[in-house]
Amino acid sequence: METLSAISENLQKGKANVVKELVQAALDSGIAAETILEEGLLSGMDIIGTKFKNNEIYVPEVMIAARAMTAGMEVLKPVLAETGVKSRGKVVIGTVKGDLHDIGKNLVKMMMEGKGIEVIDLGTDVSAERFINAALENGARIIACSALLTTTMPEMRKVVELLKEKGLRDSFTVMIGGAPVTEGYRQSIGADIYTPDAGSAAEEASKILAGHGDDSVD
Ligand code: B1M
Repeated sequence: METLSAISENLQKGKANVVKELVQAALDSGIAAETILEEGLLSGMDIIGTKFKNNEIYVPEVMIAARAMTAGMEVLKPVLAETGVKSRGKVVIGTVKGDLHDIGKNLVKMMMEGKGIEVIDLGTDVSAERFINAALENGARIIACSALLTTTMPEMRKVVELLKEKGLRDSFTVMIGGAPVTEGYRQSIGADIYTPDAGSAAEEASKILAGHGDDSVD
């Protein structure tokens, strides 16, 4: 579809305002929010990722494209969230220590909110200690960690280990994800759930919270 490829192209050029307008126009013309996300925004970001990998573009271009992606996501956010029901429980989410990538994490947050989950967003560069303290303070059931770098993935293991040290391992479900993360990695660090994308992360979180009567820590 023409609008979707225009969204992808303008995202790659970093034209945040144009992306915003095109996303709104796509919604107005009846294209589903999920389709706009997948075939417009994410498809543009994929191309950026490949060019970055091949050294065809550099960090500044990627940052500008990322800003355009965020602008587009902002327009989609209320639409993706509107199917949600009242709060079904709480999740603490963040990108792990040393890692500043937040687009995927924001997408996971958005999808979870769309399922009526209350999400406490700790942002990026979040230490294991902060994840746990925030989960305790907010009465969250789930700690959700995102990592985009192979060098920062080990921070996820620290979350699991620190929970064990504090005698809190059974009080929280630890969910992990991000481009370099795999099911095998999840098993190796003893986290509870790995999901490859934002939609399935929201599905899994929703199932876990539905299985609990309340959202206080045992
Ligand atoms: Co960075 N970067 N980056 N970068 N960057 C990658 C990740 C990289 C793969 C690019 C490459 O070389 N091909 C590479 C990592 C290599 C590696 O570790 N193996 C890389 C690098 C090297 C770096 C720097 C070191 C570059 C440098 O400075 N020389 C640097 C590190 C900074 C730091 O974090 N300390 C850096 C910086 C940046 C920018 C700041 C410029 C920018 C981030 C802007 C921002 O996030 N606000 C950036 C970007 C944008 C990327 C790429 C191009 C795109 C990432 C993205 O947003 N994708 C990325 C290349 C790529 O991934 N192809 C790359 C779209 C997003 C929707 O996908 O985050 O994967 P993603 O989320 C997915 C799933 O993974 C999943 O759901 C989402 C989809 O539904 N998911 C979860 C994510 N979190 C989840 C959590 C869950 C479940 C699912 O449960 C809790």
